[in-house]
Amino acid sequence: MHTLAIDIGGTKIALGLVGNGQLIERTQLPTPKAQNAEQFAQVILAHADKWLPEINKIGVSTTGLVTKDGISAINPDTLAFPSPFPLAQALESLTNKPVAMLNDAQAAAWYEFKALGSTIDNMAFITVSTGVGGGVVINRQLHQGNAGLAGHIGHTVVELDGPKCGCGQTGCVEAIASGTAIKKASDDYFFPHISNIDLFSLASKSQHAEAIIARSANAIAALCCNLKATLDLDIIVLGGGIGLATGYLDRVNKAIASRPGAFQVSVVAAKGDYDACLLGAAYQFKE
Ligand code: BMX
Ligand code: ZN
Repeated sequence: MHTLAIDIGGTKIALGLVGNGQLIERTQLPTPKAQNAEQFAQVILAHADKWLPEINKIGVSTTGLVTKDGISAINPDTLAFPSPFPLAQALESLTNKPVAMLNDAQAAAWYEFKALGSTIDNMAFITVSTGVGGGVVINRQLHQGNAGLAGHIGHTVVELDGPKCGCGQTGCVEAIASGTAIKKASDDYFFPHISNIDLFSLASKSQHAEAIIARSANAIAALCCNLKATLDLDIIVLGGGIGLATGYLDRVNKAIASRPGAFQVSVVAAKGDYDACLLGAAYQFKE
C-alpha cells in the first residue's frame, strides 16, 4: 500500500502517490479559496480519486500554523484559512484513513535532514515561494515548539523600515523576499506586468529586474546569517519556486560570503527539489 501526499501552498496544491519514499505519480491544482474544511478536502480528494484504492494513509504538509485543532494563517495574504481549519479531521472522516499533518517547511526540513545523511546535527530548511517558510532541526530533532510556530523564519524582521507584512509586522523577510513580494515590486515597475519567471529571464538585461531579485536574495542571506548566529547551524537547505530558480542560490551564497566569517553558513539546494514539501508530507510516516 502507498501514501497519498498532499502539499498545500499559497498558490498550488501538489498531490503525490508515494511508495518506498519515492514519488510514483504526481499532479497539482491551483489552491482553492479555503472556505470550509470539508469542501476543501473534497476538492483535493477528487483530484486524487484514482489513487485512493491504492493508499492506506495520508500525509499533509501545509502552509500555515498547524495545531491539533487545525490550520491557521500567520500571514492571511499568503492563504487565508478560517481558523482553526480542521483539514486533517475532514480528510480522515471522508476517507477513513489515518492522516498526519505538519507545516509545509517543517515537513520538508525533516525530509531534507534525513536526506543529508549522518554528519549533520543542526540544520534549517528555507522555502522561498508564495511566502517564505522554514523548519529547523536541532540536535537531530525537528523543533516545532509548544505552539508549533518554530521555523516561521519568514516573519523575522530584517528591515525595520521595510514593507508591511500581512502578518501585522513591518520589514519581515517574507514581505521583502517572497514570490509575492517580488511580484509586487515587479508590478510597480514593469508595465505591462510580467511573471516572476520572465523577471528572472530579464535579470541579465535589466538592472531593475536584477535589483528586485537581489533584494530578495540579500534578505534571505541576512536570514541565513541570523540563523547561523542564533543556532550555529551546520547547513541550510533552500527550496521553493523562487529559492530554486536559476541563479538565486548563487546570489544568496555570494551575499553570505561578503559577511563576517563567524556568521557564514553553507546553503545548498533541496535534494527533494521543487517537491521537498510534498516528499516531506509522506515522510512523516517514516519515523
Ligand atoms: C507563510 C506561512 C507559513 C508558510 C510559509 C510558506 C501562512 C498561510 N503561511 O509564512 O506557515 O510555511 O508562508 O508557505 O501563514 P508557501 O505557501 O509559500 O509554501
Ligand atoms: Zn510577517
